[in-house]
Amino acid sequence: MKTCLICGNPIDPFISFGKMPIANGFIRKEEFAREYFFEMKVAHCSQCNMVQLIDQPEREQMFNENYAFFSGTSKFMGQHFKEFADEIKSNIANKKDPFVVEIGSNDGIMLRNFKNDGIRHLGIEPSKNVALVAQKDGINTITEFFDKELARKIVEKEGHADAFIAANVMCHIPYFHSIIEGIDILLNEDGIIVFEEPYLGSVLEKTTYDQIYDEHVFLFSLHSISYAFEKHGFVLFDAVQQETHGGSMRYYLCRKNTREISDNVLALTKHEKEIGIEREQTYLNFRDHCEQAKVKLMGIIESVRAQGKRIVGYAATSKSTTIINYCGITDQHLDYICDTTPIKQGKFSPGAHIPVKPHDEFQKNYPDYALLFGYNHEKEIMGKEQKFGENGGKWIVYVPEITIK
Ligand code: DWN
Ligand code: SAH
Repeated sequence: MKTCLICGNPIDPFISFGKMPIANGFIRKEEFAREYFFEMKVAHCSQCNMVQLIDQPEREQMFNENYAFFSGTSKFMGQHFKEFADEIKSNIANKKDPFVVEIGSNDGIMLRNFKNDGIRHLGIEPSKNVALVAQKDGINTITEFFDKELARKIVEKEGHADAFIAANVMCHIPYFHSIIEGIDILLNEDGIIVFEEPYLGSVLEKTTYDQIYDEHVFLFSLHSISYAFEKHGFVLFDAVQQETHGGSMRYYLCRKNTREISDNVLALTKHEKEIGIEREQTYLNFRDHCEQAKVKLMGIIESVRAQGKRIVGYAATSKSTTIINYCGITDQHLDYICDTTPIKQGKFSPGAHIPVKPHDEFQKNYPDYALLFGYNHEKEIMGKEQKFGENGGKWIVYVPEITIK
């Protein structure tokens, strides 16, 4: 029997997505026979409400010197993180020589905004290839996994931090209590913790089950975040919904009794109860919705292919690994997937082995349909691909509803 990573309660999966590869494990032909798979099962803990994977690959299998996701590939996300950084800057403006620590800092998309203003900062990024981009740009970055031992070393060297920030990484780390203990060691008495991650409420509401893949060991809610942090003397004092990554939540935490609790916390916690995040039935319904979404998407793909039309996947996102492998999409359905990331190009998609090609390929010879795996970048992508539509091309979009446009 598995137990909850947060509270130790026994947990049972409510869904299995079947065999899944490493979501960012883009692969060469000669490596096909050695590809790693695990059964991707998800559980909801009835005690602390954390939604979590039952099994996850080792962290080094996912985050290493060949990590395929570079945050800087989206211009819109660059602007989003500039605004995030501005908010943190105004929060620490009264400090004499503020110090900001970010984990999962990737290519420095967020920290460059602190570096440019001469603010003391440190990025902690274990994937060496993406960290190198930041280091080359003069952004202070160490290539380590964050945990409480590392927190001690940082304090010895640099002193305490005024802000601990993160985006799309807290939900990647199964040893969550060690992370919070590390934050406790690292943070000043009146410091703030701000991080944003895909939101359970949005996943349930929009059936964006593709937010579930090997890296995302948790799907957070205000309920589960409060539970985990309160064990360590922290309190959630604000939470703000974000549109990024198909629906995220930005959480604000501090030590108990150091800040006022905003009305948002109460309102959103109440909303979570209303949508049933505490009820088992909600997850059984979600399982049915995933199954229905799969049948619908495959119905459209198969009927388009039956008319002899060409389909190309647009953006080889991590999320697409779940969609492709759960729905059974193959190279018989998609000619290839186009993506702007050089390290993915010329390789094959994880599991289904659909070729990944540079974006020029798409523009050189438009297909009839493009399946938008990067729906979270819809505005940015459709903005630059207007010619595709003008040439008669159509998009298949599956979030929040399956639509052809
Ligand atoms: O949580 C995570 C988020 C932050 O990023 C990580 N675990 C991994 C990753 O998830 P993802 O791969 O689903 O992220 P995106 O941002 O939805 O996908 C980016 C991919 O899309 C890249 O491979 C680049 C590609 N892309 C493209 O080809 N053309 C993106 C844009 C904006 C484009 O115009
Ligand atoms: N913050 C960026 C990158 C998110 S991808 C953004 O939102 O775009 C997740 C990143 O977290 C990867 O670059 C990965 O290498 C890093 N990561 C994974 N485990 C980590 C850990 N224990 N400590 C610090 N970073 C970690």
